[in-house]
Amino acid sequence: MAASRLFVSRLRARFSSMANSPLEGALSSRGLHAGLGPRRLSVEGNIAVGKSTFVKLLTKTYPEWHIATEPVATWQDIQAAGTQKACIAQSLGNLLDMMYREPARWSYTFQTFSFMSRLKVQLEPFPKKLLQAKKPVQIFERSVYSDRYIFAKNLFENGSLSDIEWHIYQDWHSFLLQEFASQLTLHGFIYLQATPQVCLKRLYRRAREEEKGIELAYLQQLHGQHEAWLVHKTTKLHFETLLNIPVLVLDVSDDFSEEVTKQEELMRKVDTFVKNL
Ligand code: UDP
Ligand code: D5M
Ligand code: MG
Repeated sequence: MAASRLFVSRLRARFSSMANSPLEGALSSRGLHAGLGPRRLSVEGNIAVGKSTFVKLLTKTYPEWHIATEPVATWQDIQAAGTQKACIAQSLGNLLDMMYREPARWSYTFQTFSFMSRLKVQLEPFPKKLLQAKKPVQIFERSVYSDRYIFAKNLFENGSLSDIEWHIYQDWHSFLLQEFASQLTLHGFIYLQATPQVCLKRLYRRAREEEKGIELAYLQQLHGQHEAWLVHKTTKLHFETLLNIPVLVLDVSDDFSEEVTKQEELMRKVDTFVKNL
């Protein structure tokens, strides 16, 4: 317990720059759904469903919004901090690739790293342009919640995380999310929904090297996790605030990347959803 407190106080020190944000007081004092501060949403969905394409569209439609993309590049090239002698970062490998090649060996390590990178993104101080916006909105591509309720849960259920790893993961995940609860508030989820078959087609189209071994069965498992959490609401959640967050489900089975009419329809739905948060 002493060690975990030390860990949290170090993390807090790391993010002490948040005190410089004029909205920090408003954010930490407001509860979920209170009227002040930016509306913060996470875009969720299966691998290759089109989240990055969708957030690009949001950027184009709402240039005043702040968009935080998923830090995949960081996972593809883990950098060691420079040594005392030379402050040159050293590349330690591609953790995304390692996880897909040897899931039982690297899934837990991947969860620690992906969680930390998402936590850092979600704890960043609000950028200037957001503070100046009339109706500030911040969008994240996935969240600390999908890490647990989609990926880690699924990796445990398919045997890639052991009982002990899953137990330890849940222990620190719950602890850290409770510690940082006020700074991690989300006001809405946008769930991009498509069949696993459509996702597989898009995954092949994107052709990310590390993902070439992904099979339909894995996308089917992840699809089931998304549906259980965001549609059927049968996933057991451990954070009260998460229970009542509104979810906008957008069917993106039809190609929207090049279809202006489809894009306009999606943006109209987002507009109405965000206005009502
Ligand atoms: N894509 C597509 N049609 C769509 C949305 C996406 O063909 O309506 C393609 C996109 O160009 C990319 C791949 O599908 O090659 C995966 O999209 P993205 O990287 O946006 O998916 P993510 O993994 O971020 O959800
Ligand atoms: O997701 C980026 C890639 O990273 C994709 O291969 C899924 C993987 N990913 C993301 N988060 C996790 C966690 N927490 N565990 C395991 N794998 C993960 P994309 O959907 O392409 O944006
Ligand atoms: Mg993406």
